[in-house]
Amino acid sequence: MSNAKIGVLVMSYGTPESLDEVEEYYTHIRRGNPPTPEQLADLTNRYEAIVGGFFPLRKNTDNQVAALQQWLDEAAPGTYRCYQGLKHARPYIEDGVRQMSEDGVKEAVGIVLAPHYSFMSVGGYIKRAKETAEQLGVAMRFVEEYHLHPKLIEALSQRVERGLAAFGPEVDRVAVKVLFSAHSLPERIVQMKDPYPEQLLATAAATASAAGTSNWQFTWQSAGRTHEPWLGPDILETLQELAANGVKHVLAAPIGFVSDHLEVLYDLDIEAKAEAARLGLHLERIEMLNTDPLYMEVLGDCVLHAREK
Ligand code: FEC
Repeated sequence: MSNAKIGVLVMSYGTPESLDEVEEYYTHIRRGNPPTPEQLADLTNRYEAIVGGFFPLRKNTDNQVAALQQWLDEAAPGTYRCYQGLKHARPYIEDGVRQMSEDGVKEAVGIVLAPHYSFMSVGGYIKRAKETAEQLGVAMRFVEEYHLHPKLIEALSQRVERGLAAFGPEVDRVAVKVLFSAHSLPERIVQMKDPYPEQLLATAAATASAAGTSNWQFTWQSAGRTHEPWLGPDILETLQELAANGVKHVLAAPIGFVSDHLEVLYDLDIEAKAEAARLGLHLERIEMLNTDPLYMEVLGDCVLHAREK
């Protein structure tokens, strides 16, 4: 490849490629501690429940990276080359940086397929990329967050509007509670003054306002199965509280995620929907961003500006 190219390390969570890889993946998430047989069975069952043990995040990340490459090729022909770096699966973040270096890349931008910054999420991705880049002599800049990018808010608010319309003409839009959500994190991030909760609330408020609804609230989802306390309330508790308060229609808007994957297809579409049905609630979910051209524009624009900083 030409040495003139600027590398773009596109970082994402990562997923197993087959059911045989679930144990290795889970062990990586648990920082080298293998799961117990029960924990492994529980996670494997969740993957099997989402369209029969298929791993949608793998394909979705490939598609997002290809679409971003195309966007950058149109915006700045011949300038950028995208690489993947995954948090918990191959190619790992370090592999992506190494590949850039082997290809002769001297300058690169790192961006995460997650809009909100937390020391425990995006901060961790950046730390790993930075350490390897420094060892290999690749100069890297990073996009830390893009939770209020106008095109992100536009893409999300379009989805909320379509989601509200999906309840049909017989349901008054004003009566639908829009429930924004994101992956919970351990409560200790609050003492660390982590910007994650505040950024999520800002995205939720901006999206609701652009979609023209004031009937919304924020809740957490997918808390880890560890002994320490995690941020709550969890979506299952929130659904119970809403039902107790007479709410009948809920639109789930998982704004902390950007593609279809386990935490959406299982935690919301299977687990939260079952709880909603038990409570007599009508629960719908907004579509995920995946390769929405507006989302590609957010990523592309952030990459271009990271370079200009
Ligand atoms: O579809 C897939 O295969 C992967 C879906 C997936 C995404 C995702 C995103 C985030 N996570 C975040 C934080 C944590 C913390 C722990 C943790 C644990 C898991 C487990 C699975 C899992 N996460 Fe995840 N996460 C996804 C999947 N996550 C599976 C392990 C079993 C379980 O608890 O369900 C706890 C780690 C520990 O034990 O210490 C913390 C955050 C995000 C959103 C930002 C991002 O994408 O990076 C934050 C997608």
